[in-house]
Amino acid sequence: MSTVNVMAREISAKVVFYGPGLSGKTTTLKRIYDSIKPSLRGELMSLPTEADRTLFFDFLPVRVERVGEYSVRLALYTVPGQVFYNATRKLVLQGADGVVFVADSNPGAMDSNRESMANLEENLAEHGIRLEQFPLVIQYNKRDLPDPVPLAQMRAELNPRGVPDFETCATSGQGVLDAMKALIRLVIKDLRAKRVVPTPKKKTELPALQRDGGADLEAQIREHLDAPKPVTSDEAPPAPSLRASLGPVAALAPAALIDPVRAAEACFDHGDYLACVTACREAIHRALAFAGDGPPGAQAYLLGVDGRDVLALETRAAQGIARVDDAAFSLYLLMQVLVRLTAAGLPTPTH
Ligand SMILES: Nc1nc2c(ncn2[C@@H]2O[C@H](COP(=O)(O)OP(=O)(O)OP(=O)(O)O)[C@@H](O)[C@H]2O)c(=O)[nH]1
Ligand SMILES: [Mg+2]
Repeated sequence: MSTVNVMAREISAKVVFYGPGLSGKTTTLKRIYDSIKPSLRGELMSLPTEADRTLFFDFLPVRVERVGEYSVRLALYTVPGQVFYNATRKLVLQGADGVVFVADSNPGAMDSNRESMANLEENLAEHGIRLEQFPLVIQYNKRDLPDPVPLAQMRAELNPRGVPDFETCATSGQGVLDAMKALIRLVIKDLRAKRVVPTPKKKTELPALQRDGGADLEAQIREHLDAPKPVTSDEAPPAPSLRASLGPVAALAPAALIDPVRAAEACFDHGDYLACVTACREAIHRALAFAGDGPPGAQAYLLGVDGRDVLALETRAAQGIARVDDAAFSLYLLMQVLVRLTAAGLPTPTH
């Protein structure tokens, strides 16, 4: 869910990379990570299984420094594509402002591409959102394969609505930034249409967004991105390990919360999943308190966090037993709360 902090002139939006298993969603996020200046991105957080399949989600916070008078923060997520992880996909999709659908150009993958697009439509519908009206771009990925499905066929089957689409090769990075930039333009246009982002009255206010979020936005993003480095498969960075890549949750935390958030990360790191759930609960309670007095449900509401998720965390913590996915859910929720807290400009700096 997007939030706009008019005082801080900051827009936060959530983008989800969706698609069938093994289509290249995680690889796409890694290439985006490689292509963005370190000062404008957080750490890439990945929760893969031993076989490098996404277990829960991948997460990358990105800051597009200024769009007019606003700075834009993006929370980029991937979902696990494997069919049996639908509950996780629904959760990660919740509150998304736009989707990059990563389709697989392998001829054997067309059924899964269609099923995944239908699954996206169903999952959005559960949140009352119609896919035809939702900001969407499509990557036809793995175009480097020797015999990819012809582009016209992929378009006919997956893109009847004619949304912006791109031929990509996530392993080399070709086309992935173009797709992401196109989606950001659609998201900002959509937020303006819904009046989430205020329409400027004077030309001097929010100048880049005023011109349809188009060329100016792209120029601004381009300005803040390094030229994508082509990565050959043998120099591709190693997949982030479950253990080494968890520091970024703490990187999202304001100073007052770093210790409890670190504690949650450390518990995950040591495989103590119940302690991780408990530590996340503690950190979330402290984070929600910045939104004012009152019960956690009311505080969550004020921050725009889904109260049902906070309740689900309470239930998991009370069960006295937790698995890896309970801990991953808790870290996910903690990240949501921290992102919203930042977007709301909380806690207010003392000087
Ligand atoms: N040839 C080729 N291989 C690719 C491309 N993109 C990804 N791959 C490979 O496809 C495999 C799966 O990539 P992932 O990025 O892990 O796929 P995913 O969509 O995140 O998969 P799940 O997490 O299981 O949903 C890996 O071996 C990648 O190296 C591409 O553009 N071309
Ligand atoms: Mg993945």
